[in-house]
Amino acid sequence: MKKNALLILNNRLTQKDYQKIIRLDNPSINAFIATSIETCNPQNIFVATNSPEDIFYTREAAVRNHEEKALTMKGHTIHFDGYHDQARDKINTKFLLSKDTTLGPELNTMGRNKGLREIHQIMTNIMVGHELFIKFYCLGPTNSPFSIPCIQLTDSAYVAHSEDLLYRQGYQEFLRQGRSVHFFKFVHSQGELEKAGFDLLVSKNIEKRRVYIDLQEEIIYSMNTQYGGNSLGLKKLAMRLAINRCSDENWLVEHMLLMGVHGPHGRISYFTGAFPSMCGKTSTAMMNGETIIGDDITYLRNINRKVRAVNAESGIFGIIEGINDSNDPLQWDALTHPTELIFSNILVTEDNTAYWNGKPGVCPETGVNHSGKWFKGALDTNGKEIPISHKNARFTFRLDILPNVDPLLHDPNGAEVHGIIYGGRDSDTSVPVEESFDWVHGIITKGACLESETTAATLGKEGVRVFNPMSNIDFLSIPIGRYIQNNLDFGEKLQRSPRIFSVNYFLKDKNGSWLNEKNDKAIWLKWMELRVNNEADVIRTPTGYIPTYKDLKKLYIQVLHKHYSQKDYNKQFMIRINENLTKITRMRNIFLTRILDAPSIVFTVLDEQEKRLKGAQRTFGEYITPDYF
Ligand code: SPV
Ligand code: MN
Repeated sequence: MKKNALLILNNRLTQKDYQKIIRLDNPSINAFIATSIETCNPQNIFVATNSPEDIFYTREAAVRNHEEKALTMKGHTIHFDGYHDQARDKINTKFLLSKDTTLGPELNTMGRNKGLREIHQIMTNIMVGHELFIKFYCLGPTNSPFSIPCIQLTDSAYVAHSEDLLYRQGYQEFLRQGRSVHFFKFVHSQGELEKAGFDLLVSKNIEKRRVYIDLQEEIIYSMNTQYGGNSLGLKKLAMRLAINRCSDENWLVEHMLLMGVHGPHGRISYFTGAFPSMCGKTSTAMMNGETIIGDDITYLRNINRKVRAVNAESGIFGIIEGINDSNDPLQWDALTHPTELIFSNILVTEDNTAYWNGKPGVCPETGVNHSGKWFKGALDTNGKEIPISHKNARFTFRLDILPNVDPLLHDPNGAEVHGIIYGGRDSDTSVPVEESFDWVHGIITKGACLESETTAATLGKEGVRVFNPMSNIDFLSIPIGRYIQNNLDFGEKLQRSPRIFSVNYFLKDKNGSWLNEKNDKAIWLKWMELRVNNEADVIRTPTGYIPTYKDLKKLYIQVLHKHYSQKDYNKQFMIRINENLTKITRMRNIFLTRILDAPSIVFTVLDEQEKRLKGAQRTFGEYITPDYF
């Protein structure tokens, strides 16, 4: 095979590109690339190193190959995904498992041999007439204990261009690690294409869309799709490989932001935060006055018994819906100035500028979006009104264009983590911010019991709570119980574990009105920063430690220049006994029936919390304001 692979590469690549592969001197790289080329059969091939020319070539190709179109503002381009290719395809994303392995009933799996046969069939000649891009990246900073080198093969210049914005270049990292390199592999094809708006090309055969994950070989196959969550190998697909790998190596891969929260006298304390999609993760990471390392995927390692963390990525693939100058000034600035940026699935106006739902200014009546030519009131084939931009429409840019990027972004040793935040969409149960009693209490009641309510934007009923432990359920590649146990174990081995907090930006009163404003999250961050430095008081409640009114009042004046009333505090931080007890019953049920390998400590911790809640209920009643504790 070794000779054969070299022969294939020599035949199919230009001499210049062949040399780029040969320099890596690695038979398994040769074999992976040669096999993929033989199966997919692209018309021509481009191998990219870290060089600026190769990166420039990729960017130009996205326009030349009709996957992106330049907008009026310098550096801005638009890309469309097919009308039915606008989100992660959960049904067709599957782990390929050999007979002797299981991932539990919650994960989507299929037999490995059958899956490989099917994907091989779909892949055969799928790149005929297409240009194949061979790209090298590194997850996590290069030259670091966190580095995971990756090879992405894709016939989409948009995917390659996006990854150039979202990830660190890795060719040098492959050279550095030499033959011992333990790398992730991705093969992506958009498949047959058809014309969409502006004659940009989109995947046609959506019924043959497949994302298959082979944990054994650490290879992902993604076919007949363009949407980033399905096609960008290094994003959620690599995350699944990394979760599997870290489970054997005692570190963590989390669906978390990573940010520096700025405390008094120039102090910076680093926090990670897990939030399900559309629950404020990016807007928290981009909080005015703080600094960002990452908004989506964090690797955490125990280094000298301290938690150190890095961003697996170096760019943002963010939701654009509703971004405006007052709530999101930093994102707004980034999106409205010349820089290298890809918009996807928004509206392009007659004068070739970007418009999205919620963008301030006059709403255009016509334009081109993911549905093609659009006008106000246009209906899709099901008679549903087509929105001006898709709810999941996105932007892609490099983090280092931001003025608030944290200096530790590329630090090979990462940032030391002081606090971990879990947040979901919860209208009636948990208080806006609360600290857990300890690591185990936090991992179980705040992380493993994380839920988020569906919104009007998702299909089905509104307000249905979806169980989403650590906001990571969609990306787990190990049984859920084992994942929770890994989190518990991780804290055990530390000198001093980070504090664990919950936040809830979505609390409502009895009449359904929001109890907080969007910017209140700035206060919760500052309070947590004080807590991890032992500089704020707490009140002990049955569910955890909550802030005192006095401390919050001071922070509201300092940070938002606003008066915070005792009445608002009481409404927001009132402990809702019945809702909390119902949640415990709900959780116990889920762990009993769905998580077959749930660690027994989960039940113990839930029982203890239930006992505390019932005790408070007997003494103080159903809704208890903080002054009772
Ligand atoms: C998410 O949905 O959590 C995302 C976008 O970050 S995707 O790449 O689709 O996963
Ligand atoms: Mn995400």
